[in-house]
Amino acid sequence: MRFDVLTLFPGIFTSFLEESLLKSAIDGGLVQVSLHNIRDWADDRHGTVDDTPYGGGAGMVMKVDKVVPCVEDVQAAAPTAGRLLLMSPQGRRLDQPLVEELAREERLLLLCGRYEGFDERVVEILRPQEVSLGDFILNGGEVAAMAVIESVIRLIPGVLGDADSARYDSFSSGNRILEEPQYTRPREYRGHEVPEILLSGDHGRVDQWRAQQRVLRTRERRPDLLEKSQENTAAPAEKRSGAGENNK
Ligand code: 6GU
Repeated sequence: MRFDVLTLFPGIFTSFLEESLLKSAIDGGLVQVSLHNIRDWADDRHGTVDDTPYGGGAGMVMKVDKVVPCVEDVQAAAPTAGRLLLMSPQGRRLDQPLVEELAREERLLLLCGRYEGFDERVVEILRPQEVSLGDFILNGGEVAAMAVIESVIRLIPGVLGDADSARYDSFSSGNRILEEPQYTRPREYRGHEVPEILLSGDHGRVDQWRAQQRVLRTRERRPDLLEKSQENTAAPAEKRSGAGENNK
């Protein structure tokens, strides 16, 4: 799968691309990431790609006549134009179903804004899908683009080891539930003990306990997820509280 990142700050991505999982995926030929500096499409010696907004107001706006040719040139540089995402707090919130959809693409272009955003005609002309991380404001789209890359490549076959792939099952689109708590040595630390059942060696009871913990945690911290999974997957007659009750 190929990613093209269009940004004013390609340097933000260099260590991200050189570490751990993403590096192995790139070295193994499963993933390709190309960085493009939008400033390279400026045509004055200052590298101007933004300007003051019509109508006045604070901040700067990314120029349509620089951004559109940049995207078009990058699209034309590979056989498939790819799906264009514009990272913006106005976009659809990134969630696992969207990640799964994006992972089916051959090529993604991630357009990162800075300043106050893009001239609206960038959206009118290029019709990108706008994607947000949530209801808070970042200085730019770069961190959001990294979130897209990292969440998507985990779904590409061969990128994760088998053990990690299996873990993903607990948060895939049909099955959104939080993870159970995990412990490792020592058995006791500052008076805090590992739950006895995990030391019992009884795998059946351990599995039951873990399943129960997942439901309890989800009910406590993210009841919205249980409601959604009931809507999506439960038999119509099943009650909401029924989800974890066979785990006592
Ligand atoms: Cl994609 N961009 C910016 N600038 N802020 C955000 C965001 C994106 N997602 C959440 N906040």
